[in-house]
Order: sequence, then structure tokens, then C-alpha cells
Amino acid sequence: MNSRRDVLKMSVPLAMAGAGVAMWDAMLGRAMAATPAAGTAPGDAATPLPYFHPSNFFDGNQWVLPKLPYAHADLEPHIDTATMELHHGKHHQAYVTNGNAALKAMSELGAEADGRVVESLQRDLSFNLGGHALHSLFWGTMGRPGTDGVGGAPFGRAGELISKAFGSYDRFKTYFTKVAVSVKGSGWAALVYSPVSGQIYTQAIKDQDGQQTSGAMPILLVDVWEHAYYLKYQNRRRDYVEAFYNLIDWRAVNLLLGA
Ligand code: MN3
Repeated sequence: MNSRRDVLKMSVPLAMAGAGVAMWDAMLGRAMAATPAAGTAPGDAATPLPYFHPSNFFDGNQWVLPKLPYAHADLEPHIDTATMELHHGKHHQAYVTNGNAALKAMSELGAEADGRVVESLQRDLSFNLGGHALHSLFWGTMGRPGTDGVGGAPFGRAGELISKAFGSYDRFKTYFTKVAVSVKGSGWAALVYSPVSGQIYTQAIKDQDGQQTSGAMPILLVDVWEHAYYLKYQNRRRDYVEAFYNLIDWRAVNLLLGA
């Protein structure tokens, strides 16, 4: 028979598996399956490791801030350098640091921990690991403007699915912009893929909470927290979202679709 301590130690990871973490692993699995074996280390220019390799997000021991497939200045003029430095270097880093701390706290919880402590820890895990997953995907589905496959119309599997679901790319953009602009306060607009139905659809995510997302997997995301655009766009969220379309790397979106 399990002691109360054993039961507590088991139940927390099981609850976590129901949050965004399972979705994140499933998504990476698809990207990895479609990624040719190559490279040695992230950032090695001679043999670049594909961005979506798991070692770019988890070093075998703890979660890490991913190295981007471009420089902070490369998304100009659509996303400015100062915003990228703060957003990737400070905000995202904080979610990684706090997510690792929450996992450590979870592993150290004793039988004396009450439900409120567990509830608070679950919120910490969901918020910080959710933030890590969403930002990691957001960076990975953008590219330097002018690069082949970046900023134009979708092609391949992504193009087919968008035409089927929305009629055309222009109709998709109109709808997706409305989703992003209508998020109240902080959050994200996501285009998600359901492996069960083969459908894609849009999802508005409140804050960055992994537990608020369904089993469908994000394949394209835009962060609409004010920290993502306020330095350059102030209150003009719509202008920021419209500029974002110039940065979408459809090769990466197809990679997430396993195509
Ligand atoms: Mn953000």
C-alpha cells in the first residue's frame, strides 16, 4: 500500500502531464520526426542544429532558453531589436528559471504539504512551463524577412490546411488578426492542429497557461502580451499583428505538422 507521501509524489507529476507539457512534447515529436539528422550544437553556423531539436530547450537536466535561429536584430523592422532582447533574453529566461524552480519544489514536496501548496505549485508549473513552450514555438515559427519561405503565402501542408479551413490565406489572416486583437489583457492567438481530426483551427489563449489549451497542438502563434509589442507599437496591437505576417516561417510550420 502506498504511503501518503508516495501518493502525493505520484499525483503531482500525473496532474502536470495533463497540462501543456504533453502537448509540447507531442509537437516537438512531430518536428523531430521530420527533421533530418544534422548538426552538432545549437548556434554552430557550420552545421546548424535544427532549432526544434530537444537539446535546444532541455539540456538533459533542466529546461534552457533556446538559441534562436536568427539574431535579435533580424526581425526588424517588424519586431524591433530592443523588444527581442527583453522578450527573449529576460521574459522568456524568467519563465525557464521559474519553471525549473517549480519542478525542484515539486520534487521536494513532503506529505505535510497541503492542497493549497499543491494548487499554487500547479499554477506555477502551468504558467512557467506553458510560457516556455509557447515562446519556444513562437520564436521557431518566425524567420528573417526576405529568407525563402518566410513572410509570403503558406505552401505545402500548411497551405493546404489553411485553404481547406479558411478558404484562402487572406481570409485566414483577417480571422486570425481578429482573434489576436480580441484577446482581453494578456494572451496569445494560436493556429492549432488536431492530430485526431486532421483539422486546424484558431485558439485564443489567456495569459500563457498550459492547462487552458486543448489537446490540439499549436503550429503558429503570436504573443499579444503588451511586452511583445509595446516599445514599438504602443497600443496599436493590430499593427503589430499585421507586421507579424511578414515574419512567419512556413518551413517551420510545415515541420511542426510533420510535413
Ligand atoms: Mn511573451
